[in-house]
Amino acid sequence: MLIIGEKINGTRKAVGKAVLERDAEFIRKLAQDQVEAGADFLDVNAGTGPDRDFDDLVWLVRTVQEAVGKPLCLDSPNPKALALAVKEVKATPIINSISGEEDRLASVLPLVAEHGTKVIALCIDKNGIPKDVETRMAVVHALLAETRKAGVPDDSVYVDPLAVAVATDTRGALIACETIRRTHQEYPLVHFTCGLSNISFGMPARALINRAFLTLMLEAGLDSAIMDPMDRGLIETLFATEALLAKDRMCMKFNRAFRAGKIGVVKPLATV
Ligand code: THG
Repeated sequence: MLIIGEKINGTRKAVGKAVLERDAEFIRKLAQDQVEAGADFLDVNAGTGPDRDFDDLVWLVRTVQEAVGKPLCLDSPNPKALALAVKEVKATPIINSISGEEDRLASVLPLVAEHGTKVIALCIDKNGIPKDVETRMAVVHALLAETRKAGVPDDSVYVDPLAVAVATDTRGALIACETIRRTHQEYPLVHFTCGLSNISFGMPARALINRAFLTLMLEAGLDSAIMDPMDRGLIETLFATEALLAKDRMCMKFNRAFRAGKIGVVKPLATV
């Protein structure tokens, strides 16, 4: 499972402030902490609005790359920001994202094809986020037809079934899981991702919901997620679930993580 660290997101208050003030030290630390916690990719989202987020995203990309060597997931509603940011990256990025909306597809898919990046394909179109699995699959079909036409290999595509807050749609988690299962049957090479923490917006004890959701989604076939790698309980859930799903040969990763003190009981420091 590929962990995409979610924390460099300008819609989070402290990060938004750091972006506007060009507080490079704050951003570098957030990048290092996530990588240390196990992030394989880092999501970077300036979250500062369309009139300035292209400048801000380029600054974020440069700043994060000064601190860590991990590849980036370029997250912006602004195609111009993505076009500028993709020129800055040192390793093949994930472009976040294309969707079934025509403008979005027309402006972002050519970038993906030209630069040979990976891409997140959101199950959303001009009518919004489909309420049922059938309609989400219609968006998946339309998107995969377009990526194939553009010459993007299926295994560069990360379908995001879209996790909507369970507080507003009780069936949100079930629909996301089922969309993954169906897509995997029809497109075995395609990967999956989602904004895991979206599921718990508006709920108390959000971390509990996020962990349970991760378990269900992994069983359905999720193989990457934009998530908080610094949530120890979430990482514990990830290792335990992968062991149970036979995704951890001889439970080696689980055992190694335990011995490294990343999961399980925190031993008190020895007293001398
Ligand atoms: N799909 C794709 N990309 C995405 C999302 C998605 N990018 C953005 C988002 N959703 C995923 N990233 C986050 C980042 C933070 C939070 C949720 C999703 C989050 N933050 C807390 C909050 O806002 O309350 C904590 C705030 C804080 O720490 O300051 O929950 O779905 N493709």
